[in-house]
Amino acid sequence: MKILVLNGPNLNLLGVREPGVYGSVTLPAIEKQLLNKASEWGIELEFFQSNHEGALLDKIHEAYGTKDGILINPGALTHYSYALRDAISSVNLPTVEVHLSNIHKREEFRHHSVIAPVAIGQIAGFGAYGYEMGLAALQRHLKEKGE
Ligand code: CA2
Repeated sequence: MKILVLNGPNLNLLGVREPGVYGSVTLPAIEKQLLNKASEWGIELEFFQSNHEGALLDKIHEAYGTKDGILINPGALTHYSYALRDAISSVNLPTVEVHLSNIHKREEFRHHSVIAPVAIGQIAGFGAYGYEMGLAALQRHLKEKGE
């Protein structure tokens, strides 16, 4: 089972700036933790973070035919990127949307996700653990589908 783990704009700053909102854990630390779980579960991961919408779209396109699913924290693109939504929809790979914070109890503009309708589900508010939850959910979904 091969999963693409994507992180969108500004997530490279995790643990480096404003630890008050997103905590002190860095993105490499989250990825390392997830890699440990994935090897325990026999899952192969590829990580990619970008601050550029187009780079994320290219990575999603590449996943077509090479990956079994996508785990994505789209950052602020969550709230307005129809291009990202269309890319996910076009590759037709099961996708789980993850957010560190509970976007539903934050500013109004964060309550809406344009990605949610093309994802199998959304996890928000559990910090770095959300990535592990998302990977577990994706694995179960793929196994149930017999992939
Ligand atoms: O809660 C999440 O995971 C978010 O996807 C994080 C995004 C935000 O725009 C979404 O509404 C919710 C922002 C990531 C920015 O991360 C920073 C980390 C350190 C310093 C500044 C920003």
